[in-house]
Amino acid sequence: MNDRPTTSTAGLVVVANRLPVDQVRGDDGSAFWQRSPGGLVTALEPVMHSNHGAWVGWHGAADQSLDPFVDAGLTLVPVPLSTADIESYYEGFANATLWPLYHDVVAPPAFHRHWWDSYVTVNQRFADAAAGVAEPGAVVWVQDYQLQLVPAMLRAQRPDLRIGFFLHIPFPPTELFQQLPWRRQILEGLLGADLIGFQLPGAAANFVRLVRQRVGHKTHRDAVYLPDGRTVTVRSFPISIDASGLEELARRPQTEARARQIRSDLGNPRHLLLGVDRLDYTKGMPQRLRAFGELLSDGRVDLDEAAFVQVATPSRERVEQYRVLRDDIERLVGRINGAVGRIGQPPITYLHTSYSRDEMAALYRAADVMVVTPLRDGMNLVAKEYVACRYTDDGALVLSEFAGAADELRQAYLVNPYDINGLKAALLAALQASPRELSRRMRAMRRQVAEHDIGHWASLFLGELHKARPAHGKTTRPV
Ligand code: ADQ
Repeated sequence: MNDRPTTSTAGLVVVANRLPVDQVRGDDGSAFWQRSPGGLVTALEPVMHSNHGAWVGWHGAADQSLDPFVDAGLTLVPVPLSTADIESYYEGFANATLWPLYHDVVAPPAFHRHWWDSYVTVNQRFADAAAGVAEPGAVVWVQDYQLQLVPAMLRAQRPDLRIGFFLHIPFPPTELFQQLPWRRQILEGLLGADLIGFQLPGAAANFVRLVRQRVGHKTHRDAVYLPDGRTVTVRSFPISIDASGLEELARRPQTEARARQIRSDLGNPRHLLLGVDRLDYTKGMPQRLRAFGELLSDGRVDLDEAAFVQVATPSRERVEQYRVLRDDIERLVGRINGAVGRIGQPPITYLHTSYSRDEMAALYRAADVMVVTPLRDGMNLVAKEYVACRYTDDGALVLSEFAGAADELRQAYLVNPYDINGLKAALLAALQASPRELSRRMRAMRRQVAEHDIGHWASLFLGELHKARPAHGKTTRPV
C-alpha cells in the first residue's frame, strides 16, 4: 500500500493509461507540458476544477519517474513505465492481446503469460497511485481496456471510494471473450467498480451474461449482485465530442479559407471524399480505398470529378501487425493511383500524419463525403466530428454498421464494410444524392450530436455513479 500524501488529495480522480499532456521542447531546448487535445479532458475540466480533480496516468516517457505536479489547475500524477512495461503491458497485452480480441478478432490476438504478468503489475501501480491521491469518499473514474484490473485492486485498498469504469472499445461476445486465458480475472477486476459503462447496450449485455455464466453471480438486467452485498450497475453511455466547440472552430473564417485552399490544391474536384483514422486494422481503410478504386476503374465515377483524401495518423508503430498494415495500405494506394491515375491527378491523396484541430476542422469543411468504414469500432468520434462541422447542413456521411456511432447516426449511409459492392453502392448514393436529401439527413444527425455531446455523456456517467451506494456507508462528496 502507498503512503497517502496528506496534502493535495482529490475528490475526483480520473485514472487513464495516458495523462492528458505531452512533454514538448521549446526552441531554446527547455521542456514544458502541452495539453493534448482530447474530448475527455475538455469534458471533465469544469467538474475536475470544482472537485480538486486529479488525473493519474503515464506521462509518455519511458524509464522516468516524476513527482505529481499541477498543470493549468489540474493535479497530474505521473505513473512511471519502464521500457519493458511498455513492451509487455502496453504494446503486448493491451494492444496485441486485448485490442484484437475485443474487436471481433479482426486480427489474431497473441496470448503470452509474461505479458499478462506485466499487465497485473502495471495495473497495481496505477491502482496504488490512485489510492494515494484520492481523498476519503472520493469518486474515482477508471478509463479503458488497459486498466481493467484497477477497480478491484483499488477497492481492496480503499473500500471507501466510489469507483466507476468506462470501456472505450467494444466488449466482445461471450464466444470470443472465452478465448482469454485470464477471462475470470478480468471480469473480477471490473467488478470492483460500482458502475461499469460501455459504449453500447449490447456490450453491457455481453458483460452481464459472462459474469452470470463464468463467475456465477446473480444478475438482473443491468445489475450484478455480489456475495458481499454490493450491487454493480452495468450500463451503456455512448461517448461523444465537444460538438459546440468544434462547430465554433468550423465556422471561423480562417477555417473556411483553409477548406477552400485544400479543395483548390486538389484541383477543385466536384466531389471530395475524405477518410481520417488512426492507422489501425480495425478501421477498414483497405475496403474503402478498394471500393473507390473500383468505382473509378468501372467508369461509374469520373476521375475528373472525384478525389479521395485519406489521412492516417501514425499509431502503435512498434506492434508488428501495425507495421504490416502500413505497408499494405501504402501498396494499395500505389496500386490504385498507378492503375487509374493521370499525371498530376492521383485519385487518392494519402497522408501518414497527425494534424491540429484547426486543420481537421478545415478538412471536415472541405469534404463532401466522409467515409468511415471500421470493421469494428467502440464508437468512432470522427463520424460525429464531421457532423458537428457541417453547420451548413450539407455533406454525406458513409458509416459502417459496425461502428458504435451507427446506433445514433441512423441517417448516415450505413454500410457493411465487408461487402465491397454494397460499399460502392453507398458511395455512389452519397455522391449522387440531391442537396435536399443530404440536408434532411444531416439536420437529423446534427440534432443528435448537439443534444448528446461529451458534457452530456460525462454528467450522465457521474450522475449514475453518484447514485451507486458506497460500500461502507460512508458519505461521498457530490460531483
Ligand atoms: P480511436 O480508435 O482513436 O478511439 P476515434 O473515436 O475515431 O478512434 O477517435 C480518433 C480521434 O483522433 C478523433 O478525435 C480524431 O479527430 C483524431 N484524429 C484521427 N486522425 C487524426 C489525425 N490525422 N490528426 C489529428 N487527429 C486525428 C477509441 C475507440 C473509439 C472511441 C474512442 C472514444 O477505438 O471507438 O470512439 O476511443 O471513446
